[in-house]
Amino acid sequence: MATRLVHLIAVLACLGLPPSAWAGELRALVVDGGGEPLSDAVVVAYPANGRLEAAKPGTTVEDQIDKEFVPYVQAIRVGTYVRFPNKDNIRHHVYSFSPAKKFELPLYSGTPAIPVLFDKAGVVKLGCNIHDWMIGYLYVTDAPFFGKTAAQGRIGLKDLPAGTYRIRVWHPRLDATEESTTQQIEVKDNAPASAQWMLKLKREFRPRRAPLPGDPGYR
Ligand SMILES: [Cu+2]
Repeated sequence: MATRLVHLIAVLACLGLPPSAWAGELRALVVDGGGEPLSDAVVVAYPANGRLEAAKPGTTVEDQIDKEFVPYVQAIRVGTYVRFPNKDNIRHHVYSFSPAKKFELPLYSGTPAIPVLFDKAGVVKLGCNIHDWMIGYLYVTDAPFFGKTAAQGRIGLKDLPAGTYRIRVWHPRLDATEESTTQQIEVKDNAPASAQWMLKLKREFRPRRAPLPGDPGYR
């Protein structure tokens, strides 16, 4: 009995290895139709065998700074709680009508006491009732590995267990289905895999900011 227990503990210890025990890496580059590096593209990686690693979602923050959502795009895991602190000295009224999460934080300053739970995968478009140009995106994913590209259009997904992955990309202006961007990539230990995407984008439509700084009508 005692021996079995020891075995069980040993097996559990193996399953519980921290992600840093894996050496696989994916290096991705995302560019637009003209070949220019594209930031704010979300890259998600699913093991092709369908098994998802159990990652514990936590709490994160989507700021409002100088009447903008910061960051513009944020990728989070399903089950994450998000706080929406208002760092401006005026009030915001944050909302979303997206099917993945409909919510509203009526006019407030400071940080609302209760964070918002994002419990369904999908894209959540954020807006502010007062400032029409304030637009942000929470990309809620059930993928075990994900991130978004930086200014140079690059992202590295680290600590991937070796294996085959189905990897796809999303961007607020993507002019195609997300599914159509899927690439199957082999990730090996100790040798980074690389992948590239060229995304066709829709024209950007973002309402303009209030024309005059300090215009009381927009505050
Ligand atoms: Cu606002």
